[in-house]
Amino acid sequence: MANIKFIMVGGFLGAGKTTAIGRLARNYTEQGLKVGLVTNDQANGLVDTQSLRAQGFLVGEVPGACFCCKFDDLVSTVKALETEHHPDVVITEPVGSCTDLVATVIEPLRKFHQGDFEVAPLAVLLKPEHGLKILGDEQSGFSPQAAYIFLKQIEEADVVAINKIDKLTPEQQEMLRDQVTRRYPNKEIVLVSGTHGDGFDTLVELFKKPRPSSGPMMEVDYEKYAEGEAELGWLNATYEVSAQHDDILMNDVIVTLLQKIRASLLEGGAEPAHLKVLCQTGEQFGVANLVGSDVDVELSVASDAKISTAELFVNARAAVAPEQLESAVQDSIAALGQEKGLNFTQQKLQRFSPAPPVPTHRFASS
Ligand SMILES: Nc1nc2c(ncn2[C@@H]2O[C@H](COP(=O)(O)OP(=O)(O)OP(=O)(O)O)[C@@H](O)[C@H]2O)c(=O)[nH]1
Ligand SMILES: [Mg+2]
Repeated sequence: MANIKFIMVGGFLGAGKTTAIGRLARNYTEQGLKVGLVTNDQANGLVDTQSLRAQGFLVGEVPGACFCCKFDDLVSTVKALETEHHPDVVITEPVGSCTDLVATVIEPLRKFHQGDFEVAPLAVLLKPEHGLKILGDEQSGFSPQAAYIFLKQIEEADVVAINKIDKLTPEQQEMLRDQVTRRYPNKEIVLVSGTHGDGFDTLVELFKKPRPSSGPMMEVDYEKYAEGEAELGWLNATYEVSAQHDDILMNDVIVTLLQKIRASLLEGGAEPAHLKVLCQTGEQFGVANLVGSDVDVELSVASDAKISTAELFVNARAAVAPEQLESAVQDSIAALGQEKGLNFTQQKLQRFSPAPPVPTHRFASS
């Protein structure tokens, strides 16, 4: 393989990784570089893959477990992109509940694939919706074990990108910067907005340098990490949709569906980590998201499409048992169908709690 620039953008569920990766990909494309993207999830039927492909990007996918447990699949997916499309830059998005990526992915890549990749500094997006609470030692809706994963992700970052600054006050931005500096001195910190583009020139500049060698790897309590992941209910489902009327707006369908799932989860006291829905008909698609209990459903990709027939992808991660998550989703789908005159035919559904991570490699030092 040629010496491909390998970039990884981590961060908690709903931190804004896919949005940021799309922005970075456009940035490199405008510089005349060819870009490949790699998405990753514990299951199949990824909203992120659909969404990035619908934007015209080259996307490889590693489903079934996180990159650290599927290291060889990550390498073969990048190799397949290289053989077919010869990208100059590959940008990868790990699962948002995954940490210890330096010891299990970045360092093994540098050791076993020297000459194939130039690995950039690891960037981790700080999700403000939960970060303000977790860094401020307030109740976040997650257990201390899930909060542990959130903090470990920040701890191992070379670059901490405090994201979504467009919706943070200057005081909140400073508070997050201070908290990160206090807990993890000497981090490179950048204030960014994936949706508006602030800070992305700085990120691109930082990615120009290869990642510096680290000494000993971060310590990780794998039992605690596994407990934190296991408290998350995980659900990926795909449906075929057909409408009984010709005036049903896609935006309305995806937002209403998430509002119903949100209401059902909050009734049971379950904290949403990230719920996302993508609906696609022909070339047109829309995406709606929910990233926490005290924020509203957002329409991140709006469309003026009306639904006649469409495909619908639901990816939901929340601090709740998978059975309850499935009930929340299926009951909401049924209620939406009744309300709007839509028929949903389920194509696939997977739901589970993530199994304990078993990395292919784990280095003790670089
Ligand atoms: N206001 C604001 N919203 C953002 C920004 N970046 C992302 N979002 C929103 O945050 C939500 C989650 O964004 P994604 O890019 O899907 O997050 P992710 O980290 O890829 O999520 P997972 O893959 O589920 O872990 C979406 O509603 C985005 O529109 C930002 O800079 N500002
Ligand atoms: Mg994503």
